[in-house]
Amino acid sequence: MLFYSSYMLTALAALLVTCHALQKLPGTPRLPSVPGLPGRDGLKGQSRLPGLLESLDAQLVLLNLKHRLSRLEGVLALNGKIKEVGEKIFASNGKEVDFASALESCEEAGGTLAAPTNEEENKAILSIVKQYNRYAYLGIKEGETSDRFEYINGKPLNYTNWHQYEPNGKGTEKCVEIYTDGRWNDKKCNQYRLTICEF
Ligand code: MMA
Ligand code: CA
Repeated sequence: MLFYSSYMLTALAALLVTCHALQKLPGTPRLPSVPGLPGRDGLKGQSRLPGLLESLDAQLVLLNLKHRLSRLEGVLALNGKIKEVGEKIFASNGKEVDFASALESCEEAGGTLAAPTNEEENKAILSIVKQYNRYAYLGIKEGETSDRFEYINGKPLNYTNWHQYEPNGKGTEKCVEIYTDGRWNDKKCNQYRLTICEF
């Protein structure tokens, strides 16, 4: 999240201020119009903004969007609404529901159920579990026939954090919950557990 150097931010600010002053457009900055050339939106049947300017314009728009997104992520992280680890964002709606409903909520929101693929991700999920002091279902299930636990996309687990003597359900506990100490337990899928999604 803390991706931009102060130099980049200064350069960005200078560009934004310039564009803003030139165009008096709030929000997404635009390149000033070039005399004798159509604007970025172009005019049907006429020549378009030359490629170099067009690409600079696109880069500026992208930089501005990234900056705005990074600020929003800062706000959400500050308020404890999201945990970011690498490319993943973890978040909870605070609701306790069965496995199928939890997965459904996550997918409806454009994500999936949180499934840790390493210790760092497990810790991020654990911090949400501790925040609500509730066990949560993970995006991990025992295969229909394989009797092996796997990610819900069917891929094999590359990291586990089973509690001592778990998994012990021998096919009767097809879902996985994470305890408030971060360890995992295979568990029936019809319990009410905290929903934690990853995006
Ligand atoms: C419960 C249930 C199991 C778990 C054991 C651990 C009694 O069953 O949560 O999934 O393995 O507790 O003692
Ligand atoms: Ca168990």
